[in-house]
Amino acid sequence: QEYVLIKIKVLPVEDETRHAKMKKLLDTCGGKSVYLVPATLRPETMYGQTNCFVLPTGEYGAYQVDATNEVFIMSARSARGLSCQVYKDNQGYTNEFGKITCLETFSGDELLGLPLKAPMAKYDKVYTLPLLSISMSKGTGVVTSVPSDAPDDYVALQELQNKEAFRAKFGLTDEMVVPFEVVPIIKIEGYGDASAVFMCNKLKIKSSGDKAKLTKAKDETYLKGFTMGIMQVGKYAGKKVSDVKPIIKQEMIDSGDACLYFEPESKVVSRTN
Ligand code: ZZB
Repeated sequence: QEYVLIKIKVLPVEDETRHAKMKKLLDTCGGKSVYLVPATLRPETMYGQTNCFVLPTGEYGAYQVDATNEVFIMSARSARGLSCQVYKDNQGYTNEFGKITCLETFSGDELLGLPLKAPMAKYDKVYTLPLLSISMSKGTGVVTSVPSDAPDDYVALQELQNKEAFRAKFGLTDEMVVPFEVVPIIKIEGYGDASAVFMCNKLKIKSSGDKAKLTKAKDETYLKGFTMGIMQVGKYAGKKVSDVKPIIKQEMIDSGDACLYFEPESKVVSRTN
């Protein structure tokens, strides 16, 4: 499976008590940029990002990436994978094959509420929010949120926006959650310009606990988005998703906003974990 890693930059912390560890990392890593790096198959949807998700109980590390002189925050499992992969022109992500340097460790909870800059997003600043359905044995354990086109993301964001107690439980302020409206980015005939919202309404999905319905909604929006989707924003507005997806992916890689990450098929992964 070939994923695109999106480089979501960690901005200077706003809460120096809660994010003391992150502040220390930013202050001591020699001016290197620090990124949360979600894995995605949908780089063309990055215009619609409203936040980034981590698993509150998940374990993450800040890993040195020699090839780009940056720091990536991801699961240890995915960092090991990355250290065995080529960045470009035969150069590995890390100087030594299979060897990765962990500068700091974080629980997902310690990453919640961080201010972030997500590439191509409409919002200048977004925040890290909790998503309880994240699998730590898939991708990087970090997920970028596109509620317009990903049903799981839409439902999770709705729950946070509608329930103050839920926000409070994770120590999130209203400003981190409430202002972020769905950004319509892809039109699909018969589904409107926010297919995840359409499918969640159509299947009457009430909560993130509706797993079976969410899977159905995800499968359908994936398929229709790719085969029938028309971009509504950005320089390829009016063009078919299937035509511009590889172009947008390559442009993000060339500009340094993204890079490639490979992992074995998920069945193999879950067997070895
Ligand atoms: C942005 C995005 C926009 C996504 C969209 C989906 C959709 P797959 O096919 O099962 O490999 N994802 C990535 N890692 C994880 C994880 N560890 N746990 C839970 N979810 C994860 O799924 C890959 C997609 O699942 C990724 O692409 C990511 O969300 C999420 F409009 O990133 B996506 C209809 C889906 N639309």
